[in-house]
Amino acid sequence: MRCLDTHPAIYASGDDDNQTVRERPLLTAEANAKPKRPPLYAVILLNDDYTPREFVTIILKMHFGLEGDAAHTIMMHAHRYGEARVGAWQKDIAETKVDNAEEDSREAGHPLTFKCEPIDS
Ligand code: TYC
Repeated sequence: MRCLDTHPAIYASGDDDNQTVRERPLLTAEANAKPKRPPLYAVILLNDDYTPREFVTIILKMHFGLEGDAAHTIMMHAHRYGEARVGAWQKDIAETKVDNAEEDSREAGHPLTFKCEPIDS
């Protein structure tokens, strides 16, 4: 990759004949712009009447990196209030985690379900 300060496209010559030393940076708005972070998506755990609590807690630990009491607390929040936010990741990462967690749940015979939604920022 070429560095900005050595790329010929970002310099204009000191006068019109194009033969003189290049000295004046000519940065475009694009080159000046701060690199944007990719948008984040929240993973939301949905309650159901069938999946055992302990199984939900294990899935949260295995697939979403939750440790200690966090998985149990989030599971209980979904159990009581219908849903709970698990965490936030880039879109493809969030979707892969949800796919893997739901696949494990189906294989175990449970209907555990998540949804992903963009985070406003
Ligand atoms: N409500 C389930 C039960 O009583 C447990 C549960 C909690 C299921 C959270 C899903 O997201 C969930 N067995």
